[in-house]
Order: sequence, then structure tokens, then C-alpha cells
Amino acid sequence: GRPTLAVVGATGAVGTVILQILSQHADIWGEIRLIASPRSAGRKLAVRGAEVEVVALGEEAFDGVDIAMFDVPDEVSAHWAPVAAAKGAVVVDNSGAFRMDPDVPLVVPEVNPHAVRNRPRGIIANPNCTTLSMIVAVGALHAEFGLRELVVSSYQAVSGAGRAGVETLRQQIALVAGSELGTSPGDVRRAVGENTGPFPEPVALNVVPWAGSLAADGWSSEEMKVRDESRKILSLPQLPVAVTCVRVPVVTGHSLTLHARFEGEVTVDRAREILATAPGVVLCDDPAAGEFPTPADVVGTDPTWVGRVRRALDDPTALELFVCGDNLRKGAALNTAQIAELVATEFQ
Ligand code: 11C
Repeated sequence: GRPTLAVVGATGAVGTVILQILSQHADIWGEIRLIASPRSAGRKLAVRGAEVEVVALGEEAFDGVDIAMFDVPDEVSAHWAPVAAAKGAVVVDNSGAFRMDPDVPLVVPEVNPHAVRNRPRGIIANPNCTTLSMIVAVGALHAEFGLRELVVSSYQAVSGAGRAGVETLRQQIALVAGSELGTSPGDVRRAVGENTGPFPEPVALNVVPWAGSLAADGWSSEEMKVRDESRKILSLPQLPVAVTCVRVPVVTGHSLTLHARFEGEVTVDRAREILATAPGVVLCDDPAAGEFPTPADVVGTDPTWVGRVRRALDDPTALELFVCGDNLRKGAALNTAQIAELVATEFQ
């Protein structure tokens, strides 16, 4: 029969997009059960054109579940994903709790689909949205050219920090709209007041060189995730990766600049051919016509968009690229759904 799917964290920013995607993709599921914190239990959410009542997270919520998608905070996943797995569900987890566990595959279906089968804990991890916003394009280039080094800067949307991030930007924009702010030191900070939400600095009229929490030696947790997860997904455990993560006043759509160095000389023509034909990638690169991918244009879409493809001026083995993708779709909900759909083929 058709597998039973549970969506844990159904009411969150990513959960909402998961429900949209389940309504848009081919319907391969039997029951779809919506699970959230007891606070949200009893709410009704639309999926596949029908209203479904949210049930509270608890052991019995996983009775009869074949596949469970989790989009909840790390500590909630750390506790409940093993509970669901022990009850027989295959868990696809979008938290940071299991990504670097050697017994948990970290899967991007366009890059390492084979990895889903090797899941001794019954848990499959979904990468961080910043890693996911570039890795399909990077994986396609790696398959052809052999990646040797990656230098990344991110321009991350506030929805990466969930609903609180979006609310914070909207409130701050309302406070600064129509003003002459941004002309003297600290004027934006004073206008915004204490209201910096999940960010350490004002994000309206600003850029903030920080995402996540403090890791060792001044690195942010987000930067460590991009490095560690890229290495694991590409099966390049020694890959040199330098990352700086930056938050920008964009609602949804993470962008990144990449400097990617390969085994030997590369050409822009071949790189463009690869990117133009790679599944899940769209090449949008015509600077003479003013065509570049931007988050305002790619929000709500599935692919990884790539533009500004250039060979490094001083290194014939390296490319410079600008990539852009919807951090809630491919960056989170879509990749989770794609993994779950891969697992679902095992039930046929
Ligand atoms: C952000 N990428 O944009 C983060 C949020 O490890 O899944 C997601 C954190 C994670 O803030």
C-alpha cells in the first residue's frame, strides 16, 4: 500500500512549504499526518486540498508511520527522531542534530542519491539551507572537473531564521521606511531599538556578518556547517573550504558567491554546458542583457540558479560564480520531500 507520511513541525516556516510541496507533487502518499508541538495541536492545515488536524508530538503520534519528515529545532529532533525510528519510521531530519553522525547519510538527491540506502539508525539528514543553496551546482561541476577547493560568501535571507526572522525584518522595515536613516553611525540601530529578533544587529538597511551561534576560533556555526556538510555530501573529507556567512535584508532566497578551484584547467564554455544541462540547475547568465539570478526573482522556484560564470583571472583552474536558490524550497522543504520520495520508492 501507499506509505504513511508524518510531517513533524508542520506549522513552522519550512513545514508550511512542505505542505505546499506535498500538494504540488505527484501524490504517492497514503495518510499524511501532521504533527507539531502541543501548543499547535487541534489547528487545521490544508494539504492535498483537504483540511488536516494537527496532532501533538508524542510517541503514539508515530503509530503506523512509514516515513517521518522532521523540521523542528535540533534538540527536539535529537530526542524525537530516534523515537520515531524505533517505532519503524524512516526519519528525514532537517535539523543539525544528526548531519555529521557517521551513521546518518546526508543526502542531496541530485548529488548523492545512493547514500539514502545506507542508514543504520533509520535516520537520513537533510543539509543546512546555505549548503543546499549551492551544492547542486557545485556537485555538477565537481563530477566533471574534480573539486579541489571552495571559497564561499553567503548572502542569506531572514527566513533562514524562521518566522521570527521574517517578522523581525518586516517590523524593522516599517520603522525605517521613508526615513533618511542610514546616513550617520548608529542611526538605524537607534530607530530599530531593541528589536533585533534572532539577529545580533539590525538587518533592515544593513548587512550582518553572522548566522547561527559562536563556534570555535571566531567561526559561526553556520560557516562550520557549510564546510562540514559540503565535504560529507561530496565525499571529499579533506576539501579546503573557506566560508563567510552574511545575513541580508531579503525575505526568502539565499545567494552565494563561489570561488571553486578544480584539478586542472577549466573553460567557461564547458562549465556553462554542464550548468545548463545539470538536473536541478538553471543557468541565468547574460550580463550584457542585464540577466543575473536574484533572490527577488527566484523565490518560490525549485532550482539552483547560477549566473556570473567566469574563469578566475589569475588561475585557469578556478571558476567564479554567483548562485541563488529558495532557502525554504530546495534549501529545506523540497530537498526533504525529494529524499522522502526516494525512500517511498522502496515501499512499492
Ligand atoms: C539560516 N541556514 O539561514 C540557517 C538556518 O542548520 O538548518 C538553518 C539552520 C540549520 O539561518
